[in-house]
Amino acid sequence: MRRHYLLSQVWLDWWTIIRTTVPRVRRTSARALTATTKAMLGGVRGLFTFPVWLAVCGGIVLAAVPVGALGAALAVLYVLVAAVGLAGWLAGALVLATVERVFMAYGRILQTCPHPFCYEKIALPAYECPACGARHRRLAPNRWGAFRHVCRCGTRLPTTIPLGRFRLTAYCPHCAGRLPDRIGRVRVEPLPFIGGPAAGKTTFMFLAIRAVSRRAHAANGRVAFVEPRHAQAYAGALGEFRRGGQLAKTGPELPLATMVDVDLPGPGRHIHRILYLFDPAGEHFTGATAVESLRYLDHGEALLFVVDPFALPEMRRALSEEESERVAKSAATSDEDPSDTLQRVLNELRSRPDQGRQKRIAVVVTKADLLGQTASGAGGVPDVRAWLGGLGMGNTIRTLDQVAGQVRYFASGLDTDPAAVAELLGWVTGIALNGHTPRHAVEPEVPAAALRDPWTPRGRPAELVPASYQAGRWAILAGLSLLNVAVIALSIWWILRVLP
Ligand SMILES: Nc1nc2c(ncn2[C@@H]2O[C@H](COP(=O)(O)OP(=O)(O)OP(=O)(O)O)[C@@H](O)[C@H]2O)c(=O)[nH]1
Ligand SMILES: [Mg+2]
Ligand SMILES: [Zn+2]
Ligand SMILES: [Zn+2]
Repeated sequence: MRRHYLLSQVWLDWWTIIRTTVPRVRRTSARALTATTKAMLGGVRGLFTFPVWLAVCGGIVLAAVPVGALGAALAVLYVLVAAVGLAGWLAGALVLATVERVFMAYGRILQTCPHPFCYEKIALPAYECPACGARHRRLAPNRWGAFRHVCRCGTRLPTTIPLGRFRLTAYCPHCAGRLPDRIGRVRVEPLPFIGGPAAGKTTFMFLAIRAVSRRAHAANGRVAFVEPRHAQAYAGALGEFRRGGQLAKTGPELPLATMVDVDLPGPGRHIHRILYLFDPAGEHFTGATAVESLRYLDHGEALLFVVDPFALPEMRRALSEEESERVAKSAATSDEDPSDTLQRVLNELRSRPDQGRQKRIAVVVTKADLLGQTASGAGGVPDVRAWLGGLGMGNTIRTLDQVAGQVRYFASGLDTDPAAVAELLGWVTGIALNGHTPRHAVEPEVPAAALRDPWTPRGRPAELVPASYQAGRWAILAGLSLLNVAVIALSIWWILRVLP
């Protein structure tokens, strides 16, 4: 990496100038002196020419004084020009850094890591040079450059998001994991799914992505997965839904967030978000210690609780034998009471420094289609909150009210209106997704794709000095020449004025 020209190279240049000119001047004068001496003092002639030689030597010494003064003056001017340039550059860098700050603050840009065992909040990602693959950990306006940094391979890289930094591939500075393409440009919205085993988290997640993609399709927007494997999992899940099958249980490892890049041209505001959907296996919530490793719960302002109605003890008691059998055949159910699962997570959250405060919590009661086929759920559940209260979740509901600014309750089944699902997901992730959402449209494909063009590497070959250095040298030369001309003109003007 190359530092900014005015910060170090300019002084190296200066040193080079002095190092080459001073010995040369000395060599030339020494040679001239010996030649004169030899010519004048050689042989008998020397006796006569000695006074002349003395005069020549005296002249040289006398002349050295103004030449030295001129050299000193040039040095001062060099420093002056460099200092003025430096001040201008510093102001530019400061303005640029401020512009980026404001941009990030205005868009409430949040950057977090989706990778297991990390999940850290990120101040500045590490960016990869598209030409040589070197990673740059400080690509921002700083001493390495205000607008562009120059990679050691010669490629120029943009230092801020508005200048195009988001076009470079970004990596987490903590775990080196790859980050989504538009990170830093678009706000990351982490949405943890919380619920016991077989509660219906994964099913609801794919139903929600399907609803959002239909909504985006209807609004001429775009939805894309960041990871190809998530696009595959989604396509597989849709196929399973169509066949009327059941999704596989989620694996026991810590989850990589399912990253969904949403881009919707709205009538008012253009919506873009990168959703991080964290869907771990329910077992992570059934043991008290396991919740601790889900560090992504530390940042973000929304949660999604998934409640399996058939795991509620009161509900189980109310089911007839025939109903229980039918439900067991259609969907797996866990033994743990959802109130216990939720309370455990809420207790863990409330022990944190910020008391686990959330802006929005969505409570989703799943398997609503199966619920509708039972005596106690026939005709649907118009008021989910009251219904859960009646089934012994009153305490949990009150705790939720304390933890979150807003809480919404929702009943979801395989046949729930996608418009309602999209609206709920939009609400909980802080984007407006309400509006026309077709029910029976041809399923829009959700590919794994980047929603931005990559950075085209441009710059000089590595053997050459960076263009900015070249420009800096020319600028210094121009500045010096200008000052020189000015000084000479001033002196002439002064002499003319002083002379009678
Ligand atoms: N009929 C119906 N079945 C559902 C619904 N949601 C989930 N299921 C079924 O419930 C079972 C568990 O669903 P999952 O989505 O795998 O649950 P999960 O919470 O991801 O489970 P883990 O990965 O083990 O934590 C599966 O058999 C699903 O088919 C629903 O809305 N309707
Ligand atoms: Mg799952
Ligand atoms: Zn490079
Ligand atoms: Zn990381």
